Amino acid sequence: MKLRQYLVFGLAAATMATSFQACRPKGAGSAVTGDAAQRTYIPPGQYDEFYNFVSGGFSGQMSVYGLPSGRLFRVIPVFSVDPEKGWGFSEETKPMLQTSHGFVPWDDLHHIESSFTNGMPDGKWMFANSNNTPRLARINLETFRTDEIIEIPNTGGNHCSPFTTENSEYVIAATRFSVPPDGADSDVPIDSYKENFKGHISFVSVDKETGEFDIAFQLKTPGLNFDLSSAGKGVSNGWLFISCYNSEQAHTLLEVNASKNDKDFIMAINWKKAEEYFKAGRGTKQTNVRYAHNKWDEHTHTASHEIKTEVTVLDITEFEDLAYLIPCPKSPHGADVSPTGEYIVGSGKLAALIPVFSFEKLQAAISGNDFESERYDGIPVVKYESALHGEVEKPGLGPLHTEFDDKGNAYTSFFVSSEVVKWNVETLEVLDRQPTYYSVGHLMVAGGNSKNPYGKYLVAYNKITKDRFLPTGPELCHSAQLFDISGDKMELLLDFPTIGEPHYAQALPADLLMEKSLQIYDINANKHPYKTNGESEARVERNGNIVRVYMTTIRSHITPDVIEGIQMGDEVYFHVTNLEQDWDMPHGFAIKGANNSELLVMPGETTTLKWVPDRVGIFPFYCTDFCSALHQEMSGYVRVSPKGSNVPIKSYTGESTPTT
Ligand code: RUQ
Ligand code: CUA
Repeated sequence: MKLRQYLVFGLAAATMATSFQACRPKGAGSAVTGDAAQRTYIPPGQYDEFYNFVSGGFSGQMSVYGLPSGRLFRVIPVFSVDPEKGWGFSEETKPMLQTSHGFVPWDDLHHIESSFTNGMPDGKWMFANSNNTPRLARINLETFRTDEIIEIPNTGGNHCSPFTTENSEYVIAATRFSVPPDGADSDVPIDSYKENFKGHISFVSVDKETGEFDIAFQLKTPGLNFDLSSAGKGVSNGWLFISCYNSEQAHTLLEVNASKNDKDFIMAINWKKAEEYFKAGRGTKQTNVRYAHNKWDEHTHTASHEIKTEVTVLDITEFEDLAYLIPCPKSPHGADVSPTGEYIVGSGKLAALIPVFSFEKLQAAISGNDFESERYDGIPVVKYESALHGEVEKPGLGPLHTEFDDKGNAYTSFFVSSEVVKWNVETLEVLDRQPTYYSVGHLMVAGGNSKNPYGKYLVAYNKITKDRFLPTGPELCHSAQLFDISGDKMELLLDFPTIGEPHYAQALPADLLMEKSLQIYDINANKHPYKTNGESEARVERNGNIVRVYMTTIRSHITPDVIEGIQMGDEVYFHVTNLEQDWDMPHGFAIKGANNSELLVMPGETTTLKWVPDRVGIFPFYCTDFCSALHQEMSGYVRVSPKGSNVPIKSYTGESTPTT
């Protein structure tokens, strides 16, 4: 390298170093205590204490880690196709990603929340939202698979979701962008926001046994942006608290125009009342909606897709006692409810303090008609001071989210000042602060949104990692940081990279899930219409240009492994039944030139790959999962002949006598 190049390079490096340091909290290198490694080290063969379910953000998926180790166990495909598992590529899973807009291969998964019984995670399901094409998903915690996806009508951007009530009676989904309601009259000028744009808050019921979703009813509201929410619990069970920004009702340059008002709102909704009105038939049936409802069937191992066209809507401005607004400083983001249900924490993204509201005071204000003189678009506004428990003073800059521990403390994430701050929920006194590396968004305490938090660990999910990991080009991984919160001071234990962008997360004790985690699908209970009941039934059937291959896999061969008589113009369906009945024994299937993905077939399951050959010739196929010593031998050939060829359909394994 020439001297001049050295100089230029050196100068650039120096500038970079100073600009890094400018936003780098002090003591970044020495923040970890000596025995941190021991406290996160899980010796080989031993298990983690918690499952950590983490949103994958713009990857559209949900990932599962262990805590305290930070080890990644699984990425559960939810809203995005996943060629690794054939999600969205196999014929059985394609219907899961159908929407009223057709097949949508991607979304942005922000929040996950577990199903609750009595305000505690019950280990049945995880719920997740998709932000872009508004949908809710339910993930089965026996199979770690997505069992159901429902689209949310009248909604633009399903950010404020999925927040569940104390017994998962409902999962709530509220619109981020108010939009004109679905149907005929939505071709309106965008600057008619104030007249034509409406918010909708959906109450999606969850069947106690099966978990099945149904949009019970929606509440129509004035045009507001709903951001985040928590359902009440304990004393506030039956209520719902939603942060609202853009009370200015701006429709352009929101950065400026939606940041004008000194205060926006937290909307308090009496959902038990809303349910009463709905059951009493006070809602209106809207029949010009179209939304997808997709369900996985555990017996056929196949998803179904239907479009629904009806939803019941209640306009909150037509009821006196459904909703109230609490003023909340500066574009609130998180609205988080303390374990007892008494306190509601509002985090204004641009605020310099954290207001903590009291449910008891809110109730007193409502029954005493202690409202501002002017309503907001017909909704009563409770006086700020009347609902206020108190303010956490000088907590940090840019509060976003708050979680709770088992000792009466709250933990708030601060994006701008890049730290987690611990404070006492009753006294509002700041007790501790620890830097995050860097710019934390969500944070999670184990059980921190339940009635009895497990405490012990806090994880900060950071937006920026800069110098934390080996550089990987312009895009760096996001990161999670694990803190031990069992003592007075939080202690940083570990950094670990995450899939996509992590938003909200849940931690469930390992014992809650381990025992019931499914190991195999019972092959006798397999009701797939194209199941093959053993190798003797493996065959190829032609019906016009549709060819169905009834195929089986078992260590270490595929039956049939020689297939002839396929012609150009055929649509070939490989229905692969995995005959194994042994845990952790999937087989894969892939064929040369297939323009979709592999299949990964679980023991006892039948899964289908569609293949339309594009040329004449010999096409090898093979098992993609290293299943045995002779896995490389687990393969076969398909012969494709020209259209109209007289090569007969035939197939076999191990001898040259045709089985068809
Ligand atoms: S958000 S970083 Cu999409 Cu939950 Cu607060
Ligand atoms: Cu089956 Cu490799």
